Amino acid sequence: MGSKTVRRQCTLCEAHCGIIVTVENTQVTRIEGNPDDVLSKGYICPKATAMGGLHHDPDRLRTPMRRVGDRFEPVGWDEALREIGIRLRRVRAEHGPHAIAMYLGNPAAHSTSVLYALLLRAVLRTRNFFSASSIDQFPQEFVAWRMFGSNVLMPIADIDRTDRLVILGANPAVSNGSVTTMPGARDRIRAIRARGGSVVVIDPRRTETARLADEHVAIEPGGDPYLLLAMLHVLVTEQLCDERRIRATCTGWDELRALVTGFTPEDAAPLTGIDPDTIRRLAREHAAAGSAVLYARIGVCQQTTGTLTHWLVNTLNAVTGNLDRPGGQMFATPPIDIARFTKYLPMGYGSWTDRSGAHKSFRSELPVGVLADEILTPGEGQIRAMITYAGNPVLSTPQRGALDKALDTLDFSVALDMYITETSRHADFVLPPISPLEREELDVLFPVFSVRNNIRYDARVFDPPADGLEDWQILARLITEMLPVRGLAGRITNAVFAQLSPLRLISVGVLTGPHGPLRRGIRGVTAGKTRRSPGGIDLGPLQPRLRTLLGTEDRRVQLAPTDFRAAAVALIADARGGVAATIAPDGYDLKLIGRRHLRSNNSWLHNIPTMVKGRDRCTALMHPADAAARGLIDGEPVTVSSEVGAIEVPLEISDEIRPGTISVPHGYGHREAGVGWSVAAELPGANVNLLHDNSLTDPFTGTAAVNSTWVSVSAAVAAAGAR
Ligand SMILES: Nc1nc2c(c(=O)[nH]1)N[C@H]1C(S)=C(S)[C@@H](COP(=O)(O)OP(=O)(O)OC[C@H]3O[C@@H](n4cnc5c(=O)[nH]c(N)nc54)[C@H](O)[C@@H]3O)O[C@H]1N2
Ligand SMILES: Nc1nc2c(c(=O)[nH]1)N[C@H]1C(S)=C(S)[C@@H](COP(=O)(O)OP(=O)(O)OC[C@H]3O[C@@H](n4cnc5c(=O)[nH]c(N)nc54)[C@H](O)[C@@H]3O)O[C@H]1N2
Ligand code: SF4
Ligand SMILES: [Mo]
Repeated sequence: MGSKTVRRQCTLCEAHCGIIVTVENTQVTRIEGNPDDVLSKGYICPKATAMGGLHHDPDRLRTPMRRVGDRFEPVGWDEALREIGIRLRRVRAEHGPHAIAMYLGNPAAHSTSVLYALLLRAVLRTRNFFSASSIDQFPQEFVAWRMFGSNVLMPIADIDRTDRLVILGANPAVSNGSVTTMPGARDRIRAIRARGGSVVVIDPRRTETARLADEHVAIEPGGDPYLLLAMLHVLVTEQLCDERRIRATCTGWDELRALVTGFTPEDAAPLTGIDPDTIRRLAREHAAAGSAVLYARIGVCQQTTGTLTHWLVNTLNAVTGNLDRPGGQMFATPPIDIARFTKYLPMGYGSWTDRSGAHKSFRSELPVGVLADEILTPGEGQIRAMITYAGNPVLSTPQRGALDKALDTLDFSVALDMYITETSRHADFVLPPISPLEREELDVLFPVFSVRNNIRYDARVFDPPADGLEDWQILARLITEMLPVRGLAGRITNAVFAQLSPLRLISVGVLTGPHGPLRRGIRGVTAGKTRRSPGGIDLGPLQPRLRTLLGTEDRRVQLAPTDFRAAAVALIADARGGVAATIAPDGYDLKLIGRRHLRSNNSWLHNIPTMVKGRDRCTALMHPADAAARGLIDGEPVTVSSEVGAIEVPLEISDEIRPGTISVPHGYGHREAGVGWSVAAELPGANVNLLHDNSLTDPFTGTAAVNSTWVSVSAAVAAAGAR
């Protein structure tokens, strides 16, 4: 068979690093960074080799599986899809369209198959659509929509050109950047300092990123909005704002000033754990830098103040003149200008609510925190069937473990997944797509959020098996089943879909896009040219262009939307009244936050032996003073309890975490479920989401506020011997 090398990308996270895959006799023998990749320039993280591990994993499903009792057995595609169609149509006929729910997980965004998932959702016409976005970037999308007029206009931190990078609630040295795609983040951050700039990390933990920075500010979890309000106070009262630019481009300047004049660094200090002098200095340095960007990500999304904080982040960048200019917050010119279209799409905000009435729809979906309740609560509109696509919500969403039980009560469910997971094990059918190395893609989503404009093609390393289907092909078949086309009409519909691969659709989009030949003539970029460029095509640095993209009514940046201001006023009043997210309730004295590891990716790389070797990573990280106060010993099991649940994990004592805070990573707890991935099922660790429920959310978007939960920690007495 011989050997070959194929250049493509690793599609495990947003960075989509260029890789060179060496194959010998059908075995992946090596995965290395592609130095010619226009964005990642040869960088890869340790997870890249998991692309090979995944492909060869004996536990990865190669055929559809049908549940028989509590076992699964293989079934043919046609038979599976026919039966799924019958069962789903029955649910819809008996209980209406909302009785079928759909959940989209994170890897869905890493494949252009997602286009077909959105089409399926349109065909289902269900209100019960959920995704990982509501435990992730929803606050950022919401703020983008309100400030700039499109949810896609989430600004990118132009870190390759900035003079000052301030990071709030993100750890790009591990994550490689999210909603600012920056493969090789470590080197990019080091480069800022090498060219004379400065880097500050504001995080309750001295993270891998903080170790690269000039300064680490150990904020109290949840202290961020207070910090930002106080920084804005300094900027406004010391007249450090770029007034000319603000007046030319923004609405709400007077209202913003009125909001922050009364809230001082002295007010913020006890709520943030940061002294007033540091707050003043952070504000002054942001204004003084040639260019500066405050970059915030998931650590502050997963807070009850997620939307407020991201609003204040964008506002602080805007008033210091750092919005839409090199080195500040910018917007890409991607191969398909998605933001140009999305500003015309209705966001469906509040078009409906969950049945409790507590959560509004946003982007035409409901927050995943209510999913279990919507399945379990009887009555009109109850969910009876589920389609999960590339997600593992039983582990990844906070519902007190209720979802695990709820899924068993469904009339019918189907999962598109390549593994039997904590979630898919509840399904009647599990439909596996081919392996990522068997796919061919042209990603047009992450260039919308990349630090440099680019387009890259993903080549197949292996030919897909004859009976293998891609996700989009499975989704297309499901769509046909849900359309009123049976028999010949159904076969014709399937034949039409078969010709409409996402790659074809995207190729047309690229032709007509801002870099395509229709605009750029002969030098324009096409899918074909991209395919022939094994490191992708560099489309230049980010350009100032917000003016052309704004979708707000007055075509200006909204600095101070009324409801955001009202929420800030209430937050300040609460803090003055002694009610703040940073003040512990009775019985709980530690704030729980999350953590990501370089070799782990949410819940699903734990079946690849090279990713889980070494020491136990699902630990509770605690400051030595907190451990001493509780008489706890490093490495010993501890019970972490919240108001809604308790888990047991080993203690890891380190002064890298702020006193009063503990950190436990998510995505573990496979052993509790006894699932179909044999390596993961042996892995120690617990599901941290058992400690959270849907009572703590960002009120604007319903995003799960998993970094707002208070816990207590004690030695695990009874179970200590059992481990
Ligand atoms: N406590 C806490 N919880 C969190 C977070 C946190 O920080 N703290 N982070 C949240 C975040 S940011 C996210 S994005 C979510 C992730 O939450 P989810 O998206 O629900 O879960 P994942 O763990 O990413 O699981 C992805 C599943 O998709 C399958 N899969 C992988 N690739 C493919 C593919 O190409 N096709 C198909 N059909 N299936 C595929 C995998 O086998 C796996 O079962 O977790 C969230 N949960
Ligand atoms: N290796 C690896 N890379 C990944 C992933 C992975 O699981 N593993 N997941 C991918 C996904 S789905 C996503 S969404 C991205 C996320 O990318 P990042 O946003 O970079 O994610 P985290 O590493 O979770 O960083 C969040 C940081 O917020 C801090 N934090 C927690 N609470 C607060 C707070 O109240 N205030 C402040 N200021 N900071 C706080 C935490 O200590 C943590 O350092 O990463 C992606 N990349
Ligand atoms: S950072 Fe790692 S996991 Fe993410 S795309 Fe690059 S190599 Fe893959
Ligand atoms: Mo995520």
